Amino acid sequence: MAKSSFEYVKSYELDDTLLPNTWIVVRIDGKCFHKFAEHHNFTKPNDLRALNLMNYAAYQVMKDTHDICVAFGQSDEYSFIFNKNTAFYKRRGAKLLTTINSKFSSSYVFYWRKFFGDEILQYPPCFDGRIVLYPSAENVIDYLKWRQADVHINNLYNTAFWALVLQGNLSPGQAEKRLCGTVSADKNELLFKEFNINYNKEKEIFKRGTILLKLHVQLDVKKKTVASIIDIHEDMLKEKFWLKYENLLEPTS
Ligand code: DGT
Ligand code: MG
Ligand code: MG
Ligand code: MG
Ligand code: MG
Repeated sequence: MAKSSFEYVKSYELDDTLLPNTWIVVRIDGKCFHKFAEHHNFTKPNDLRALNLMNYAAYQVMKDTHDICVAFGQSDEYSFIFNKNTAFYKRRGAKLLTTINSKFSSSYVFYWRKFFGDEILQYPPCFDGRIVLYPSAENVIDYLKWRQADVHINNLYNTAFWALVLQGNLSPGQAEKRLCGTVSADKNELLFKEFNINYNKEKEIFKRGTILLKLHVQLDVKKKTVASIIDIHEDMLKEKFWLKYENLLEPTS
């Protein structure tokens, strides 16, 4: 078939193929979720409905995308890690990022009622997204440790902050002042002594976020393996975790 004289415009499209042989990390994050949380009456400091909805939307993404080996979520963000050798969308960055973000965002809206019931979704939420490439497994592990360390730091602060405001009747400004310059041990002690809260006994999902991973289970009858996605809240900062899940970043066929 003869080419139209317009077809040259296609040559303006830029090649955005991602570097081969590197781990692709896609991270999405809710836009202005400090406001979105207010508008939808999220409980402070953690709303279990919101976290479960994030996890379910991420599960929809992972279920559809064979090459994601692990995902990690906390607050209004989720990171998806692809196998090093993935050829998903021929490693085209824009295709990959927009598809993941779009599937996540539409799932967040589609399953809203499943988690929020009568709490009406007031407006369409929006997520930003980025791609980061890592050349070594060590870098990917450090990336995941970095995101999980962030959960702990924020959650301890937020738990202390909201205890001071909601139970201690301090103003937000006073609570901020009270926590200024304190280290983790101080916040733990404050929670225990003043509010009888043992931080260690807080829910794991609040303290550590959620790791979604694919387990390959062998069906004994046919010797066939099936992948099932599980959610765990274990401590990735401990080496024990990486020994237990030693094949986590290995490509699966
Ligand atoms: P951004 O990402 O630059 O558009 O701005 P934000 O506002 O989304 O900020 P970000 O992503 O750094 O922080 C997430 C915000 O989401 C945080 O300010 C509080 C809110 N948020 C997330 N999860 C919860 C929750 O479970 N409960 C409450 N009350 N707020 C939450
Ligand atoms: Mg942000
Ligand atoms: Mg955000
Ligand atoms: Mg965030
Ligand atoms: Mg098309």
